[in-house]
Amino acid sequence: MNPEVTVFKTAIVRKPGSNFFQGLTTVKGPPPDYEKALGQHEAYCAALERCGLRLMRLPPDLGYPDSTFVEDTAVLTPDFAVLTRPGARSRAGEVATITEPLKQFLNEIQEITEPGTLDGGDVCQAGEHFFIGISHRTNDEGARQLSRLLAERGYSSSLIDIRPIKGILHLKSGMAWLGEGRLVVSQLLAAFTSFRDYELIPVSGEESYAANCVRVNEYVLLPAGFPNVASRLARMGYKALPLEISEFRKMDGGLSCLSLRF
Ligand code: CIR
Repeated sequence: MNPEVTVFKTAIVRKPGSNFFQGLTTVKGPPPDYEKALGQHEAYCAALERCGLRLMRLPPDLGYPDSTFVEDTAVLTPDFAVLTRPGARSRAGEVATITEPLKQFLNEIQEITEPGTLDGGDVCQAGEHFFIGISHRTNDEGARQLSRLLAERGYSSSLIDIRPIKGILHLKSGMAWLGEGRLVVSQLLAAFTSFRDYELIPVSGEESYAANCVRVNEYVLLPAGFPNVASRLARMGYKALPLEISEFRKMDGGLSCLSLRF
């Protein structure tokens, strides 16, 4: 495999709780079906295992309906973790519940501190560089704190203000790193100058949700139902693994946010 592509060995996931439907969402329409969500979550876990990852499966946490979206609680590199400070008040307590599991794997654990806020979904690692979204969850201070912590450890970063862009909760709701200098980017984000040195795989407005795909070792996990993106990735030689994720989409979630990979 190309050395520029991060090799993942482990992922932390958390099964959705039965009150999952009480989490935050901007989506109108019927609430998620819990049994269906459990099935989709299980298939997601199986896909990660197929990619070669060992899973740490955390039990549902009914105290936090959004806690299945573990990605928002930490930013991980092979050497250190940064605990986030989620921008949504109802999610603040999720970070404490992920700290012990992370300590089992990583020696150095840093944290975002008040008045900074940062959601992991706003952070996209692209090799030695990190894109950090400033969103309605991640504020300028949180983004700058992360940028400083990364710089002290040899990583560069660029800040991207996505607040004016409608329909994108987090930066990674609209982009993903594929490795090999390539980014999958929703058309909604493609004009940002921070991406100019990368090969962009554009995703149309209608298929924008599929921009939240995840390169995991030999595979690219992507949401099912987006044939143009799937065939484009296949033509480029990627092994695309489409996954049904409809119930998580109803809660504004995507594929990346269901795991912490390292
Ligand atoms: C929230 O609004 O916080 C959750 N319902 C969805 C979080 C999705 N996380 C992500 O995209 N990284």
